[in-house]
Amino acid sequence: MVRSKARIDRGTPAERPAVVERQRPSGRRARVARTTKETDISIELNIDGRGDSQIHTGVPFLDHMLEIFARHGFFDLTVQASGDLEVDQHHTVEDIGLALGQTVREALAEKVGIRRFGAAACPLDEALVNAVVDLSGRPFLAYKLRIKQARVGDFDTELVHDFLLAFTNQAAMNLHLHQVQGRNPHHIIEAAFKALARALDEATEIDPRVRGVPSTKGSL
Ligand SMILES: [Mn+2]
Repeated sequence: MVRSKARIDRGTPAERPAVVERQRPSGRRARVARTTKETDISIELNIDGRGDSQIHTGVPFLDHMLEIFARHGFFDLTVQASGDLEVDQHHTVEDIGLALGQTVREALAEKVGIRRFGAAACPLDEALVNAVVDLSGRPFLAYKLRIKQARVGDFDTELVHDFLLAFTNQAAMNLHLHQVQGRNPHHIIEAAFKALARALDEATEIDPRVRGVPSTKGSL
């Protein structure tokens, strides 16, 4: 009988390290529902997830970006939205940014034990974007994507800025997003969401060396 390579590499069950129990088995979670005359949005987020998502916003390109955000940040994310898309995509995209920022803030609660800072650089073919995150409690967005095209399909590329402004304001986080290079708007935006996801994953991670809240002020 031929033994599989995987079997040999992983060793016998007795040799494998024990599965370490997660510090928070249920994860840091939040649920936000937001209804206005323009949009109806419900979001569920588990910061300590596995990257699973169910996204239905009515804006296919945003669905694509939020699936990427969940997958590369290892967040479990459910987004259900219906908005006045007959007007345009602006209300829907911005309000999802607001609600997602609220869920991040609520899920992190007092931010005990988190790393607080995170940074990531992600390429997609010719595009390269850096994201630096500080979960400081002080909203700030440095938006340095230079997208020359007004649209990706039927998606207005300027809405990326509006989405991230709403998101960072409500999450009370500092985000510096810099395009190093790029030509294709789909690539630039996708690299930006991947970098944001990875940076936020790092910043939200529990570091056992952190005692209490990682701030000399005592709160974030
Ligand atoms: Mn894509």
